Amino acid sequence: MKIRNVEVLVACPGRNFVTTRITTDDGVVGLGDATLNGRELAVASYVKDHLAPLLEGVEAENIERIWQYLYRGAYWRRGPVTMAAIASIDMALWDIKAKSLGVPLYQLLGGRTRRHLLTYTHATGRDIPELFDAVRRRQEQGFKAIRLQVGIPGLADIYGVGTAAGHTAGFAKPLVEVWDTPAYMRFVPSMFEAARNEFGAEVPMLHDVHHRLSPIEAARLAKDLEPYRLFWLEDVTPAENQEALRLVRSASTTPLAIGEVFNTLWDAQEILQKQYIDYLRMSVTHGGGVTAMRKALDFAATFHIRSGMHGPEDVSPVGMAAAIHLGVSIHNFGIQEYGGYRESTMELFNPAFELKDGYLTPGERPGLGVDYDDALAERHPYSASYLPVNELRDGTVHDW
Ligand code: CS2
Ligand code: MG
Repeated sequence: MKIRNVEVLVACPGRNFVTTRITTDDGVVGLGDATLNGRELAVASYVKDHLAPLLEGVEAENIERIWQYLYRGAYWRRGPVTMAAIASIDMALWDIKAKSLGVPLYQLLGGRTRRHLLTYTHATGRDIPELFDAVRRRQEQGFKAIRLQVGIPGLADIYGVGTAAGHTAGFAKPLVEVWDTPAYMRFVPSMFEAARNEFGAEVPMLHDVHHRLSPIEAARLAKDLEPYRLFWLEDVTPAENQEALRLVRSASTTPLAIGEVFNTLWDAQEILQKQYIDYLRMSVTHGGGVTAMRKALDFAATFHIRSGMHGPEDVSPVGMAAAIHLGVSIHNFGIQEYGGYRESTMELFNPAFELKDGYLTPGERPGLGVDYDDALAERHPYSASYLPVNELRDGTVHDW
């Protein structure tokens, strides 16, 4: 079965998505997610201009070899653009292989290890009452595990709360948000104290710091949050310098989750080997595909680290489906993020996966179980959109 055609499809059903579609000479079609929020066209060009010409006529069955060819053959390795492009080819080839055998992808990954996947979603509020209303709405929708993000008194919009909360399309230039670390660090523990008093000790609660603290600030926050027994504290400090996590680890037993901006196992290797984290956040889309993610998750399992694959709205339903098939088959599954999608997105991709009572299941359709409706995509053209930029009160650019 040879690769006959590699297409790159860019559409904006509420937000931008980039999808790679591979068609073989006997007409089997595979899809892969190549969405990189705010840099979509860079990945689209990488696939269209630099990968597609190399793949036409290549045996579609040889997934591992194609991955190694695209990774090592480029000479310039790693990074979100390269790895999202390779990931999309890899996902599409796994989709094709499973479809050609008439089985859902998880059957090629070792079959089911569990019935369904514990899933968490986002609850946000500009203040605590609004946040608690959002938590209650999520609980009514059946979610067991919930991520809590709250506005900080004295600050306008911040990550996860306010205008850019959904990272929706249409910001022709990055929004500037103003950040104040001391105000944040004073307020968040009080929010979780109120949340535990309101919702009890059992609810798995998560929080995303979103890279905004220094290592010592992160150590302080992790320590201050210990009494509230979070399911995890995410991206406490930028993880380019992974040794920084030693400081956080030695200060607290609050479980840590990091990795959504990592693109290869090598990015995560130190943080995993030293057991500085408890959940690996890499996604199939930004982590090099099913082939690469399986290896990364197996490596993580050696150090008792579980999966917490990234799954916001800007991982498309194709990338989400791949995460669900992987999640249902690996032993060291932890939790799956599900930011949720707009109706227009679900219409376009028509995924087979199901969310029921706070758990995800992959569905039984052959392959990834996702479609792509070209006619609908036509109606939602790409719309340039950028993630916000954070500034301190004095104008210093800060991590967002
Ligand atoms: C966030 C993401 O879901 C999360 O954990 O970190 O929403 C992140 O802000 C976006 O993926 C950025 O595009
Ligand atoms: Mg995050």
